[in-house]
Amino acid sequence: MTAIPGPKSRELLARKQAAVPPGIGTALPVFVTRAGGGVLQDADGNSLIDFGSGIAVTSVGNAAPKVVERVRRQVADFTHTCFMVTPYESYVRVCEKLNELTPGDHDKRTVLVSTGAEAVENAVKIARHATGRPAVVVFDHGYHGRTLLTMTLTAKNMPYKEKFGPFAPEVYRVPLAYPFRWPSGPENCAEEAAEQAIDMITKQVGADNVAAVVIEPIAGEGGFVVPARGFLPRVAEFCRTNGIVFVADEVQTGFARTGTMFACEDEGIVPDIITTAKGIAGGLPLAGVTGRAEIMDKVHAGGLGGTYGGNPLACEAALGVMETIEEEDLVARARHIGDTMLPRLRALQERFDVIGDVRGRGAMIAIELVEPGTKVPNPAAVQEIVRRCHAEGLLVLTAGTYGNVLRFLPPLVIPDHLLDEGLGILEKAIAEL
Ligand code: PLZ
Repeated sequence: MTAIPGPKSRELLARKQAAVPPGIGTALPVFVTRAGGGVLQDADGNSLIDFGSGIAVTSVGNAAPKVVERVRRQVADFTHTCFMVTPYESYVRVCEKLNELTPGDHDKRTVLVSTGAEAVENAVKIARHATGRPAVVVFDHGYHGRTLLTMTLTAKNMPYKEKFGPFAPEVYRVPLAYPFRWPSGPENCAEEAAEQAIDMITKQVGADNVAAVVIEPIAGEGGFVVPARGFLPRVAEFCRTNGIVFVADEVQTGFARTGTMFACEDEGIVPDIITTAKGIAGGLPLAGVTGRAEIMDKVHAGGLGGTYGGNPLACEAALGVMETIEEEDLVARARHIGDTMLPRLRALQERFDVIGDVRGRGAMIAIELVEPGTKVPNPAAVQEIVRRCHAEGLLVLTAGTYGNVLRFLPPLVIPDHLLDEGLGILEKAIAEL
């Protein structure tokens, strides 16, 4: 209807700039008034196709009917008691569901908190308590949050860590099997990266000192890096033989996003602890830490918690999300989205050598842009494509350690014609560039 952003959004942006510090960025300054079915509507009456899902959150869509209905009922009944003061059933039900849905048929327990970072923090607390060991091992390109500990676990300095130190102690970083950028080529990547990682752990830290290895099964903010096949199983096996808690951070990859309920399932990994958030509750603040009962049960009574963790509105939303995923078979839908996007993006890669790599699984897909004919990161090309897509009404997000990755996270309920239209806008933007 108008230029993007339109006059009303510009006015609101001016107010934002006067009221909110610039530390809180804005990917696309259109102010949203309604959203659903893969479309965002803004204050100026524009409709934008949503390839971001609020960073992999609204997988079941915005204002999904089952989520709305459950939250509406709950908000009228009660909004908060604090689960640590007087409990309610929906919290327990969400934990039962997480224990059932996450990989492995062993006995499990779940703690609910409010954000992904809080889930990762708690996973580390629990692993340290259960093992009596201090060290935490994380990977290149990893992202785990913005709190002191999770910012320390995060790899990339700018913008996440710049001048926010000193950081938490006992955090060690090892290589990730990044096929596109592995020096000796993608064929050797899994084995060499695992060898280097394990060697660093044993030689520099000492396996006996490590409480937890924390890894995203697909690195999200780091650029949708799918570790070379075989890498994750090697690392998980090393953890098993050394009494190290293997923590899969599935905050971004979880809940059907990658075409399996959890991304770990793709290589048959059974994590000791799995962290979830984002897609779990359709945008209401909820996160989970699910782990082996014998690890989780070690922590003394009162050792874990938080005022809002497992808020009743968020728990009802999560139950609505889980019902929707099941009833609409969104796991299959995520695979269908990947099967639609990947061939079209690979065809683009054939035509344009600015696209160095096309990767991802299910509805978690990315392209990495390079200086043509090289592997030199090309963040300027990403910015230009994003600008063109936004102007044409397609919301896309960026990612990557080098800022040169375009990532696509459409809601799993996006209809085929919008997926097709969005891809058309993207293809045109790249072709024009
Ligand atoms: N672990 C794997 O992807 C959040 C960050 C957005 P919170 N990723 C989006 C930003 O720039 O702040 C994330 C993640 C993984 C943990 C987190 C942290 O989750 O809910 O943002 O705390």
